[in-house]
Amino acid sequence: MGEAKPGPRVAALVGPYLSGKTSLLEALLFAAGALPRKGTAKERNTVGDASAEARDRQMSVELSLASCRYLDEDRTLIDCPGSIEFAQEAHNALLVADAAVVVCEPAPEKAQALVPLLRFLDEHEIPHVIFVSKTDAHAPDLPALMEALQGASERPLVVGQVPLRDGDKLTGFVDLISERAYRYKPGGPSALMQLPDAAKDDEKSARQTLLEKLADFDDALLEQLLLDAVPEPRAIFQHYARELAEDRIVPVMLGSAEQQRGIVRLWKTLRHDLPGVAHTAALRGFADSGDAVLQVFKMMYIPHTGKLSLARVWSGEVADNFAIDGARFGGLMRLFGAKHDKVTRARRGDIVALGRLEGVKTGDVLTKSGRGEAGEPWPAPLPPVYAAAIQPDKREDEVKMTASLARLIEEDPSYRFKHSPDTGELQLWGQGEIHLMVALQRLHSRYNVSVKRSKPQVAYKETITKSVQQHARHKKQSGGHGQFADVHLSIKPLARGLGFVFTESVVGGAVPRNLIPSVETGVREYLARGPLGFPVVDIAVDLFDGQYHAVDSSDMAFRTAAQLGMREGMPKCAPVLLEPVYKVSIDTPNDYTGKLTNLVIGRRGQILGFEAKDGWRGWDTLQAYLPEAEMHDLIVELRSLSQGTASFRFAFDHLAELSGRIADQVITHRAQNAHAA
Ligand SMILES: Nc1nc2c(ncn2[C@@H]2O[C@H](COP(=O)(O)OP(=O)(O)O)[C@@H](O)[C@H]2O)c(=O)[nH]1
Ligand SMILES: [Mg+2]
Repeated sequence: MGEAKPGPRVAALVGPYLSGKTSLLEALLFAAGALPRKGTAKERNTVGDASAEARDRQMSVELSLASCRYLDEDRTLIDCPGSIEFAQEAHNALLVADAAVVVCEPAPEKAQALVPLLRFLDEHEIPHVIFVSKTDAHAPDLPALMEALQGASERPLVVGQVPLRDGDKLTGFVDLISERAYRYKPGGPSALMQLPDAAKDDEKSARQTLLEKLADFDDALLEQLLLDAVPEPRAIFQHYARELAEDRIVPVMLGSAEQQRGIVRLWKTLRHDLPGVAHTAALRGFADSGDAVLQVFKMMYIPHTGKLSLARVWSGEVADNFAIDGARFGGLMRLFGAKHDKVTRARRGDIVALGRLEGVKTGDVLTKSGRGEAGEPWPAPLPPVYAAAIQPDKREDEVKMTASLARLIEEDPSYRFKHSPDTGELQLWGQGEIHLMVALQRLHSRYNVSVKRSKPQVAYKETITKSVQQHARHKKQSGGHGQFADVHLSIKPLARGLGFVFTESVVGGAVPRNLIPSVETGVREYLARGPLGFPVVDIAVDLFDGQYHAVDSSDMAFRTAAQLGMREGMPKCAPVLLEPVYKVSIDTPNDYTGKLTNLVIGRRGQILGFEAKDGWRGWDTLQAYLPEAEMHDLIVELRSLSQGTASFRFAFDHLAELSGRIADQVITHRAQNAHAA
């Protein structure tokens, strides 16, 4: 942008799993001279997939940074995992990036999967280009691909290059702004060539389309086009860069990481057409005050090195003796895959790792006077959608497990660790099966904590459907002091959601005032486990009569009598099982709405309706009630029926009576477990 030096810049490589991001990072680094030779996914030696977890799965599971120089500019490229289960990593990286390169494959049917990512980019106004990789293996059908991609993008797409072909192979491309033609050369930069006559017509019409799209945003350009004047390439470049920086257009580029095609062109776009830190800092709400302002976007715990906080410098300069509110940290580092090199300072625009900085979380803004929040609010982490109940193999490891999980959550805030008060379980929540597996694997490999996992229990409750009056007496004569208490309880069902109500209507001091609270305590204690084995809700208990003994009655005796009354009375009240029902909203490309509706119905769901998802072209939101018992692996099924695209949100809605065979199974299972325990 402009003539002034833009300073260090950051680009994030994002896109679906296996689209070729990690390979593209290798290609870009190789072209920049930052790597002597390229690694490959197969050989497990890429810069991007340096972690053990990534190499094991041949899949990126966390973001990975490579700081380098391209020509005379400092750059940090961030390779983001593509799996939807690790989307938090991509989001964090994107929020500090100047631009994103959305990597996708040439097959048009894969375009729908880009929608959530493209919506995120637009929502945060992040300038981006789409890089269609692997064109060495599959020459794209450009019109079909563009139509599919445009279907996924709210912003108008523009093609900046037309491909040159020989039969069904791509041999090069024509750059539409400069009108220069290039021939691909195996494994290296493309060579300038004469524009072939056969390609001239295509080139003319594609160029006109590009100019018309740019003219949508600029009246002067529109006027020129109407007068058939030919704009200067320099002027076109300026329009192009401006619309791109404002996230008003999205260029689509073709290439191949493996064959090094389109890589120099992509570097040029990153260099000339995409904005730098001044633009991005202003967009994120940070003025250039001259004082150091950094924003933390990722935490890492690295063996032997300890905690690193990755931050972008939005303003000023940071030296390694920088102190935050008087507290020094453990040095500055620059990352390149698994390598980290000490540096003495970082400039505005740089990404640096700060050593051993306690008490910071993702999104925090650091200045010399302290840490806190500034700029645009950092979005809340992705809500988790999948859980496992976990328990350390060794009981004494529970504290260690909790502390280690806290670190994993610092690194990836889309995990959640919860204690379920209803079932007493410890639950680890995350974004899917692989996400949880990676956490458990790290617990083991880094912190030496092994855990058993199981399917989380459903928080069933029970209530009653009939009223009863119950008399109970607790009497014991053992040596000196005896125990005596006598209560008459009226037990009644309440409407759903009213919980528990205790009243007393004792007349004539049949039970002394000061002992009545013990009756309530006894009843409440009983409610923890009703006749079916579950916590009891939605009932009213009234103490309406009783007897006491001046010497032998006590709090303890009345508590016991109340429990006895409940234990004897409740089974006569026709108890029923209650199951938690959630309201779920499922977002899906509308191709799958029918299939997912059937899935929900098959899971005892009640469809409330569906509508077009606001601002998401071609997507629906399906609303339904779904029992908790059917939700455990809902996300797994949703993704498998929708090519990984659908997702859901949920909130507890109500408890519903459950009867019949399913209820019988739940009750039997509960009774068996109670015996085993
Ligand atoms: N033919 C071809 N294969 C590629 C290209 N880029 C990546 N691949 C292959 O696609 C697979 C996924 O690549 P990777 O870079 O790990 O994808 P990521 O999940 O997006 O990081 C690997 O098997 C790569 O070898 C390319 O430009 N051409
Ligand atoms: Mg990858």
